[in-house]
Amino acid sequence: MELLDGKRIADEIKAEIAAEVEAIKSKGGKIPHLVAILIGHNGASETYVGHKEKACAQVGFKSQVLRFEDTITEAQLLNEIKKLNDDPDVDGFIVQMPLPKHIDEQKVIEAIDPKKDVDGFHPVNVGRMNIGLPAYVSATPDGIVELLRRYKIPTEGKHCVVLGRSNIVGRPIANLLSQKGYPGDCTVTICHSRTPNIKDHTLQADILIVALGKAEFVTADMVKPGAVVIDVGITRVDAPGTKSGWRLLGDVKFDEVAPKCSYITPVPGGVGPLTIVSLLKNTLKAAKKEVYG
Ligand code: L34
Repeated sequence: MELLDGKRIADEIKAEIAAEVEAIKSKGGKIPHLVAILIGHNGASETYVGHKEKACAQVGFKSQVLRFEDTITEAQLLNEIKKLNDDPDVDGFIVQMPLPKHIDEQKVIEAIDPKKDVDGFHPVNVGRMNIGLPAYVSATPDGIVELLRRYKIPTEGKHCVVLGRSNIVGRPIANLLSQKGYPGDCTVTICHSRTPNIKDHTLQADILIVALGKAEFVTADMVKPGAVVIDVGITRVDAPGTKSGWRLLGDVKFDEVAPKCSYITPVPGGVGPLTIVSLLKNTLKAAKKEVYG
């Protein structure tokens, strides 16, 4: 069993991006500029946006976090988005999810100019990605693809089973891995909360991608020996006696599943760090106008 060390790969890619930023700087080009909108005080969102801000600094990007209380109205938020769409200095921006209940997430996503939608959540980017056109690919699926690529994990003809059908992970990763080329050419099955006998499917998986948000859902009896297991889950559970008072669990029962795998991602330190790096990659593409010219 080998660990898919997301942290190590993320550091490698950040060094590559930093070198490119240096080259842009020395030619007097435009330094990539990312803005994140963070609403309210959700602990996980604070952590993730904090990681994004730090990663921007590490690679030499300009970045900014715009914070609002969760009393912000939908109209006010849409107005902030309009300002960012119109600001020529901002190459890309994101609105960290989840949003307060009184705000319509889909409306917010569709208000973002697809050219600045470095999360790749806008239907224009989702649609372009789906048919293999240049697009901003959402960060978590892109991170998974990058991890498979950097570890040179064979994908052609493999059966990939995806647990979860979310717009930001399950659906796009299923699409990407079924596309032509490497990493791709998989036969893909999507399972979800209404799939009977999930284990019948997971036992067929050469590559098992779990993005359900259900802590320790996948147990050893559900995994084929030698499988590649990618754990996207990240749930905070109470852990009395630790400094923070909580710890992180993936969607896979790591201790019992890991010995059966050829490769497995840890949580934390697996997919999470690559999610951050994929956002940096998209922001660099935005600054270079690589996707939309
Ligand atoms: N708009 N909302 C928008 N874009 C995104 O791409 C996200 N996502 C998801 C939640 N909402 C979003 C993220 O940023 C999940 N996500 C994310 C980002 C970073 C990490 C995990 C999820 C991450 O850094 N994970 C670390 C540990 C984090 C911790 O200590 O809590 C890891 O090693 O897995």
